[in-house]
Amino acid sequence: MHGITTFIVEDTEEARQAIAARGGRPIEVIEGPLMDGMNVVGDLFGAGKMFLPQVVKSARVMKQAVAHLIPFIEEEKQKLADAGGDVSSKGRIVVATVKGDVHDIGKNIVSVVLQCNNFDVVNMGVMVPCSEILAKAKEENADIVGLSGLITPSLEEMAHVAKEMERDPWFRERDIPLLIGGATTSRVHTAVKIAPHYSGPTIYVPDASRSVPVAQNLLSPENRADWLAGLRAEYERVRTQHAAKKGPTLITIEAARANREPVDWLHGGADGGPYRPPRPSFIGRREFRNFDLTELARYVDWGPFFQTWDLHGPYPAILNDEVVGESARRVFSDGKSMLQRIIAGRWLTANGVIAFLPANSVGDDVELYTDESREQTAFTWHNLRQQTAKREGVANKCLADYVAPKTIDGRPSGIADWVGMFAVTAGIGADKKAKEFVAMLDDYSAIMLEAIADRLAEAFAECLHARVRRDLWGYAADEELGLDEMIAERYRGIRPAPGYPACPDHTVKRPMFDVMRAEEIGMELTDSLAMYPGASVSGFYLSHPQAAYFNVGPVGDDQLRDYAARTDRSEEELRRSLGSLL
Ligand code: B12
Repeated sequence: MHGITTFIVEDTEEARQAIAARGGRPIEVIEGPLMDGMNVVGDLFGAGKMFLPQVVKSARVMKQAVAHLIPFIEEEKQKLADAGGDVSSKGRIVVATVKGDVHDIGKNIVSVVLQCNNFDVVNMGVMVPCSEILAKAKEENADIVGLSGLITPSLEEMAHVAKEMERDPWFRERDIPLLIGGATTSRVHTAVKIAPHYSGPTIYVPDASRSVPVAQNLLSPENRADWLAGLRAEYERVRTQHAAKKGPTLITIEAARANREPVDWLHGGADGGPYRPPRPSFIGRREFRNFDLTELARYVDWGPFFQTWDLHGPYPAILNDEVVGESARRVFSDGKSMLQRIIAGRWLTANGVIAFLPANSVGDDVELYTDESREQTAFTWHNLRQQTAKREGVANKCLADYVAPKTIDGRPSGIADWVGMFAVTAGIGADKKAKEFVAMLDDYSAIMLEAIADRLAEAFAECLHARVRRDLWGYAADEELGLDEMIAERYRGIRPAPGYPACPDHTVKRPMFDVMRAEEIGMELTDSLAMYPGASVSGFYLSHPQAAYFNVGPVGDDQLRDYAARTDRSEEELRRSLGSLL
């Protein structure tokens, strides 16, 4: 129960021999002492008295004990099968992160939790094409298929999998349930956009603890029909409510543009003359290879780490929380020691690249130029503008508002501005090391390693941004902020990341990656614009003192038409790919 594996093989063997001595079977070690322990873990977890890190740790004990027993069980199973006995398992679930998506930490956690509850889980990993998922499900004779995804383009891929399951009688006729999970998924999206494509059950699972009752209900001959009837009724209600829901009042895109963020370019300078944007110390790209992990460790924001382990509450207060405090302290200590092992063992490599380019805004777009002549555009960064009706004095923002305009009142503004961009990863080596842990039946450490790699990627983004402000762009040379102040974004300028609410369109990552030549430092984009390795972050740097983060939110058909024309994409495609965000 405490997840201690020091004598696990010896203890398991002792139990097996003791059971064998009284004529028992090897499986009884699992069904007896091990399941007794796991049941306590399951009950405490279900009752909110034990938390995810401990569950995953306990699972490690189970896995290593089971590994020791498997040869004995297989031998016995063979004998039973030879004698015509029933050797079927409790239920088999095939899970995969969909094509184009790279992050699997949530799915790995769910897999471990389901395994703890005696389900067979076939975890296919990341970037798995639909055809492979379906083929595997058939090969394994799966009872349930589960999909995971981190970023919005994966939502479309999930709908595609649902359609393909409908087309294939193997799934349709067996009524194989499809589970949907991952940070970007939701109950509404599942009910409205995925479930209608498949006649079998399609179910949104918000977190690891919910995955167990869902799987149990689906595989219980007694409960399944009633439970599914309830679920279908609930999803029907969600669809009806969604269809009837009136969104916020939108104003026209012209009106929104007229209410842009008021940046006084002509008189915003220190002397009351035109505002002069600061010039970066160099133009073009610069690489940061093999970045010092010890330095990155100083920039780690531990807050989201607890969220990964499903422990909720602000850091550091969470460490003394009445309910989850003890668990939080333990997982924090394990996290810090994993960080030390990563640094000492050089398990991860952190590479980054940044670039500064001359830039000016043209309406809601930002043109980034190849050089200071500003004649040739490297690429145009198309932005969306908030279109919901605002109260008096609140602007309808767009990131382009913070970049000096190319023209003012139809005349060249003459104001030179610059935009920066970055791509960083701390995930080089993470897959290999995580696989080693999994091979050693230590999912806890594999998940911990991924969680720390993600923290280091964010820390890298934070650290480089600080250097950019103080030195490389240098517009805040005397900034002296502590980490807490940085996390609270008390600095000048922002670093919006494509996919986050101020710039929800992921597609700009392609030209960014081309300009930065990100592949040279070992970073790639998948078909769905996820970055590989998974522990990666990319974004822009804007320097204007008024620049702030915001949520674009819903946009009107007029802006969508305009955006389609500007980006040379079809309205239909935009509606599909941005629909869930807007
Ligand atoms: C931490 C984090 C990161 C980390 C690590 C991501 C990760 N863990 O996978 C880092 C810093 C690397 C990161 C990077 C990026 N991120 Co991020 N990130 C987050 C954040 C804050 C938390 C996600 C998380 O780790 N949760 C904890 C884990 C354990 O939960 P989980 O994955 O959701 O899994 C649970 C459930 O979903 C469920 N589940 C999951 N899978 C499955 C499968 C089955 C079968 C079942 C039953 C259940 C199930 O059970 C799991 C356990 O409880 C979210 C915002 C949020 N609050 O959700 C944004 C978020 C996911 N990120 C987002 C974005 C945009 C990005 C970037 C594209 C930004 C950028 N331009 O750099 C990159 C993409 C990275 C890449 N490789 O391509 C967006 C995605 C939505 C979108 N617009 O596309 C989010 C939602 C933020 C937002 N509000 O816009 N990110």
